[in-house]
Amino acid sequence: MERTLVLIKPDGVQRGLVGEVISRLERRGLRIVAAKFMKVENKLAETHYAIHKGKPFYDGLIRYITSAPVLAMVWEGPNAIAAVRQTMGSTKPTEAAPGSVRHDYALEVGRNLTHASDSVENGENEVALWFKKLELVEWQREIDRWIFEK
Ligand code: DAT
Ligand code: MG
Repeated sequence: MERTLVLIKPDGVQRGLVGEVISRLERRGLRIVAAKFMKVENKLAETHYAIHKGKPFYDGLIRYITSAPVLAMVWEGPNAIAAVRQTMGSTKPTEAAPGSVRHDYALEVGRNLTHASDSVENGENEVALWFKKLELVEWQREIDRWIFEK
């Protein structure tokens, strides 16, 4: 089953959008695997965003993600990576599809509320970076067979 790391970034927490984002993922049919509310250390932020090091927005990005607590989560399901990226919307809120989180609640790329892994491989690496194995909960829902084909 595909897994994705989802972060509700500091702006999402501060604006009281934690429940809204979780609701949308639940309604979509995805299954939660792990969650923790945490302040992000600089080292974790730098590892998570290593690919963006050197870009003009990098320093601001690190300051933003470490500025206040985030809710870090793992969600799973068939096509979880694509589904969650779609639910969140494109990186730039003004390019995000109507109905997506970033379209409905954000205006600026530097305050775009959430993070979601962008490939299966990055999903696996990001889940391992943010969570210990023991924190990942394996479980079934009665309704799974009505949402997951296999
Ligand atoms: P995403 O968060 O959609 O995966 P990304 O991985 O390209 O987007 O970039 C990570 C974050 O960096 C993004 O959520 C916001 C910030 N960012 C990206 N491009 C930016 C830009 N051109 N200006 C300012 N911030 C940017
Ligand atoms: Mg990204």
